[in-house]
Amino acid sequence: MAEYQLYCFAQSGNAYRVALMLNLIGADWQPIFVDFFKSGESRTPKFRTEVNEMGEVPVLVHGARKLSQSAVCLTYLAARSGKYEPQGEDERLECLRWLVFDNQKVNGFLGPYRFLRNFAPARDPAAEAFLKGRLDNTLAIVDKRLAKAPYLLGDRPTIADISMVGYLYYPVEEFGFDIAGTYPAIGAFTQRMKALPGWRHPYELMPGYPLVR
Ligand SMILES: N[C@@H](CCC(=O)N[C@@H](CS)C(=O)NCC(=O)O)C(=O)O
Repeated sequence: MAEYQLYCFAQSGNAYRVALMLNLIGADWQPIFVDFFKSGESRTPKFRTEVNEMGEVPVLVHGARKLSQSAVCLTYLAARSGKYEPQGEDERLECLRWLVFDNQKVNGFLGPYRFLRNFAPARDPAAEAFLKGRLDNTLAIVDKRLAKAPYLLGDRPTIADISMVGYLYYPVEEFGFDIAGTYPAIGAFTQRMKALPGWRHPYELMPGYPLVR
């Protein structure tokens, strides 16, 4: 068995953050497929009892530890590997600030927006319009930040950047608008992140693509 196991599925940008981190640090890891779409596995009492009471992926297993929330998993892996880790109190706090902002307002909106457009039983124009409005606001904030420096915290990539790319490599058609084209600094940033040794696309890194229902 590999050193780390990751409960995940290919369409989850939240899980991708952790899968990507594991690959970037060269960890010995294996995915455990969660059938989110067909059987609703993460909503079952079994999953919530045995894997994650919050009913979410990703879940990172390391020995007796089971961690959820991608920001927690990233923090754990950075501390253990010494890679992509913020240095010193100021940088750690700044990193946490971007992790929270990303989880709540960047990928926190991109995920549901893409879900409604591609995977929900029916389209919901009002909900989509609301989320798109929020995204126009937050993506512009991220773009402005990344126009100032190559990475969110400055000259070197950290877990804040790995979190931020959660949904950014999924196909343009899944969003209906071109994030990299609309926000040039985000576009350049995704290319820089893609050049890191160990980078792989979410559909290559995690099981469940293409989606069969
Ligand atoms: N903030 C969490 C978000 C996790 C999350 O929402 N995961 C989705 C899959 S992309 C999920 O499992 N959702 C199940 C649900 O909300 O019922 C993280 O970063 O890990």
